[in-house]
Amino acid sequence: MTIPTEINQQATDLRHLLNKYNNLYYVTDNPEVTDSEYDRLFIQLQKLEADYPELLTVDSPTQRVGGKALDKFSQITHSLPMLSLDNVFDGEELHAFDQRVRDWLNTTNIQTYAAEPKLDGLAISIRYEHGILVQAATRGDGTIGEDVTENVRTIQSVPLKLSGDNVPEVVEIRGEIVMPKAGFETLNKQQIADNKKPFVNPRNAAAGSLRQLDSKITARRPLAMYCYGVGEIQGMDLPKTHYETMQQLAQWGCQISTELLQVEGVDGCLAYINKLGEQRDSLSYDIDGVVLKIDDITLQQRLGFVSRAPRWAIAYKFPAQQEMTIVDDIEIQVGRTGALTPVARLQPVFVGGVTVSNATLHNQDEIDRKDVRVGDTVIVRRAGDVIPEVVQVVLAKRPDNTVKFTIPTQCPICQSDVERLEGEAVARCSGGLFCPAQRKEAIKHFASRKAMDVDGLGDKLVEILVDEGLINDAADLFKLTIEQLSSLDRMGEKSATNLIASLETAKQTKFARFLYSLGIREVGEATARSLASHFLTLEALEMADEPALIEIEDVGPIVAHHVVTFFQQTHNREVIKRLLDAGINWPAEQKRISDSELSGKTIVLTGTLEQLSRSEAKEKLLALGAKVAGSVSKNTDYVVAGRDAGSKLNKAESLNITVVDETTLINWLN
Ligand code: 5U1
Repeated sequence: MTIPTEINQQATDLRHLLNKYNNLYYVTDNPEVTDSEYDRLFIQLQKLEADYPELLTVDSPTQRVGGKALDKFSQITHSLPMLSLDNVFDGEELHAFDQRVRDWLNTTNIQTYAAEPKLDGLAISIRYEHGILVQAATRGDGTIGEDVTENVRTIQSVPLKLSGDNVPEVVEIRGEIVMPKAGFETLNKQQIADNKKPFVNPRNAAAGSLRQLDSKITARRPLAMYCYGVGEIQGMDLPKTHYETMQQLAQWGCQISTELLQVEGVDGCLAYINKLGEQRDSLSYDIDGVVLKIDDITLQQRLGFVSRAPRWAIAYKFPAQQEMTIVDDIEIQVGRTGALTPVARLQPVFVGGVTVSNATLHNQDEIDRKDVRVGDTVIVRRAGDVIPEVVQVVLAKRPDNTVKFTIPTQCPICQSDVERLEGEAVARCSGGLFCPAQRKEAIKHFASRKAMDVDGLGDKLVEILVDEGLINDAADLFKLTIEQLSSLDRMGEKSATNLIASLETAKQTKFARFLYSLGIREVGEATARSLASHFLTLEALEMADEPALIEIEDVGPIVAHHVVTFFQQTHNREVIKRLLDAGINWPAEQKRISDSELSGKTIVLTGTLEQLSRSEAKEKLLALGAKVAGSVSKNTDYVVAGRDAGSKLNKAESLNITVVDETTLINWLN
């Protein structure tokens, strides 16, 4: 059938538009059209291709959904070997590497390095002929890999066709396939919901997804590719530096790391490494280090490589975030609300940069799912500030005679019955404030930094004070005397005097802080702020019923129920009265400036602020009705960039988001 010229043109235009929108959405994170507009154009193209099958091209975005399942992957010999990297683990080793480079080059000149994150994924080589993606191969042993073309074609950030008018005859682009953290979390939730085994980490999930013989399964997995190099190239000369080569890849529509930078000498490398180390947990993908490459390609060629590792590049490895260790015991912790949390006591292991000897096991469902037992060898993960957790049991190492662990039916602290409500994962001690564990946790919460901020009253001291019978609740704190405190073990008169002074200082507080410190279930800092600014006085809040509470933004029926129940309890009202009698007070609440310029705006704070702390800035912005977010997205209105702002600032710039400095922030707040 001959295809009318205008239909042909329409299909070409649609392919071009959809590929462009795809790139803007997945590669530059800067969408230009709504999802529904994209879907409309996509369906239009699908329809044209169904009516005129001859129109179908390999670079059509409709071809990303996966095809027929394979029996096995065929093997591919890489036209140029895929190299690996030598590693260094500290500054000294990095200095030695740099010295070796300069010795080989016979120079004392400070070298320019291209620095970029070392992504924790799978190395891949994708081949384009005349701009069209024709092949994708795993690294394999570096010489022979597996043909995963059908799977890689489903990854949205991999262009099916390179854009621009300077596309070479042949180019092999090398990079890493990863599963971004957010996609990994969603995938694992789905795996659990489907009664399937969750993946241990994003890398395993990416590997499992890429090695599917059925590319339709890969198509449903949230994979991404980040490019970091070029293998074979024919028909064009690449730029003279690695950095510029990466810019060329970006112009062809390939995704490169937004963290790529040129740095000078080892000092520049180390500054980059430190900064990226700090940002590690806020990046959208897992990294295991930094790759440093001599930027000048001519120098790279002079240096060459030895046994599959280039002499011109090195990986600076960060501490692993996952390690193996043994569960010595499983203990139960009783929290402020009576929740029983099983905690694995581990043989100490260095993971994520710290020594870990405890890991939460969350609840009985989690224990059952992972089947963690005393004596098991387990994989422990710790990323950033996240509480360490047991990811998986290594069943092959399970000793004989281990027994399944079950949360007890009596509270291990006060022996009250343990209840688990229908549909709830959490088991709770029914002892309430009769349970010393719950009392201790309630007092610790009351004194904590974001609550009443009682300086010098640490968790250990609270436990001693309760165990010694000196306090039973938060109000008792204000009856403590210097004599009582200084009679305690390891508590001198000076510390005792300081603590009494801190308690005195803490009495001047804010309504929201006071509310938060009461430890009402489900009332976190933000909800406490909403309650304070809505009701303005404690009396008004105490009188509020559930319908009145539900009217507030962020307060749902569960929170409303907990608030009402809290104020109905006689002992809670008594403790509040004693706290107020002790002198706790706060300035009268003002109604929020809802029509302020910042009201409803989403703001991200990044870098170091000099004139006020991040938490102060956050509190003040919230008081002006703004929302303060942790990461930059297209929904961000402003980014406040302090000193040494890093990836969030870069992202804001790439998304064209207004960036302001600290002075502007102070002006806003004033
Ligand atoms: N970011 C990045 N990762 N990575 C891995 N760059 C990079 N370069 C590599 C490897 C194996 O190899 C080239 C230096 C050849």
